[in-house]
Amino acid sequence: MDFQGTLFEAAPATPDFSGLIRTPLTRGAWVDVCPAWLPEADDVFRALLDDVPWRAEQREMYDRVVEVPRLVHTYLRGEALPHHRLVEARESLSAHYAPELGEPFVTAGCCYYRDGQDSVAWHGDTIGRGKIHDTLVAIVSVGDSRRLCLRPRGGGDSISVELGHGDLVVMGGSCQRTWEHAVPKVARAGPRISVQFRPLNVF
Ligand SMILES: O=C(O)CCC(=O)C(=O)O
Repeated sequence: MDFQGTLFEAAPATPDFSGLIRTPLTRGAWVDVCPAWLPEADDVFRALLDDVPWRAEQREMYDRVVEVPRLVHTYLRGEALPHHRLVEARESLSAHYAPELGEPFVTAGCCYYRDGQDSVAWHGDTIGRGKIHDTLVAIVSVGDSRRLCLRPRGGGDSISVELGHGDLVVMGGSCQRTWEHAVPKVARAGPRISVQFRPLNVF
């Protein structure tokens, strides 16, 4: 495992939204980015790595069953998260976005990208309510930097956000329906874990 933690953590003592920048996208979608948002990101990364019951997923591709190139686990509503800073993160996000979201974030999907060959293909989180309603998905990223790419469904210019250790990105408005996102493979990368907070019945 070649991830090196930060020697001096730049993040504040509690999650702080003052550095947040919102970028409006087309068709009522938007994306918020807040660098170095998560306190104790090194500790959170290690807890996630060690304590999450990671599992590999498989999917059918043409006539074969292939491994999905990342490990996953989802904490459902009411299940204990592996670090108190993640509980604090979920609560801060619920409070900050309450005026727009109108409900709390309750689930935490975790994805572990072991190296640059792990990735996720273009998709929107459209299982459940995200298919027809506006919603928010908040992602906290720890470990090595990876690019989260976004492109409009049906074609158009893509944008990308470089997600570093402790950074927050929130996709909102119609983003899950009208845009797609992906984490592409890269030639070299160390381990990265993303935690996606979602409201109930958004997958
Ligand atoms: O790893 C990420 O930041 C994105 C994860 C994602 O898009 C998903 O699991 O739906």
